[in-house]
Amino acid sequence: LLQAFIFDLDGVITESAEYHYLAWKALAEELGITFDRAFNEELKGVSRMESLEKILVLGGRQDEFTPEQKASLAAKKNDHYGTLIQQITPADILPGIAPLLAEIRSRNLKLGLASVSRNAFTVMASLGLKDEFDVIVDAAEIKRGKPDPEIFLTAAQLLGVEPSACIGVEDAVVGVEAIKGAGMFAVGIGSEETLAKADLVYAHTGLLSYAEIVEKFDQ
Ligand code: B16
Ligand code: MG
Repeated sequence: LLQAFIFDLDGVITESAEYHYLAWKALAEELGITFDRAFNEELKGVSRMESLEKILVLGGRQDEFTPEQKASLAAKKNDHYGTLIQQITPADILPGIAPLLAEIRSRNLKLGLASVSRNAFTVMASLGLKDEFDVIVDAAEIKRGKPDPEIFLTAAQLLGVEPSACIGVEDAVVGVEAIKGAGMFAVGIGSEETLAKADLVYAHTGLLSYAEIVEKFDQ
């Protein structure tokens, strides 16, 4: 029996995934590394330091920096990202999300957030959603990032529900893997090809249908 929905933040509730992309792209260009949106798919849901590492590997520059230099590169990206997210208001909640949250609430189901972003609380507060969720699990509470299921399992545990009674919603390949690894039903936001492991995929949040999701979950 369905008891909870657990959402990813960046790219699902709001378009902050775009801000991560812009901030990484600016840093990469300074380093003479170019990357496109296809490569950016590999950064979604991946922690800050791991994302930096992937970018440096892409440019063949992974051995050129000390850990301290890497930390300051990551801090530079985060400063830029911090400036970009200052623009976020409740108007930036993606289409289809507010009605879906309302449906979930009206059925007395629990709501959790599973984001590896250390900026998750700030973004949720700017969206006016911080108090809508029963639990927010971010990078500070977990040891292993996505695709490890830990973040989704921790959210379920804090909500007091079994993983099999949860539906996870994600836009990242590693995020869908984490949901499936946790033994939950996975709803993907993006391309069916990229998110092939999800149980149900919507091209964008505006297409999300509570009735359809629950029907598929019950099957
Ligand atoms: P920060 P999510 C993830 O958030 C993003 O998808 C990913 O692009 C980002 O690198 C990661 O958070 C860390 O974010 O640098 O703010 O700590 O998708 O799990 O909500
Ligand atoms: Mg995401």
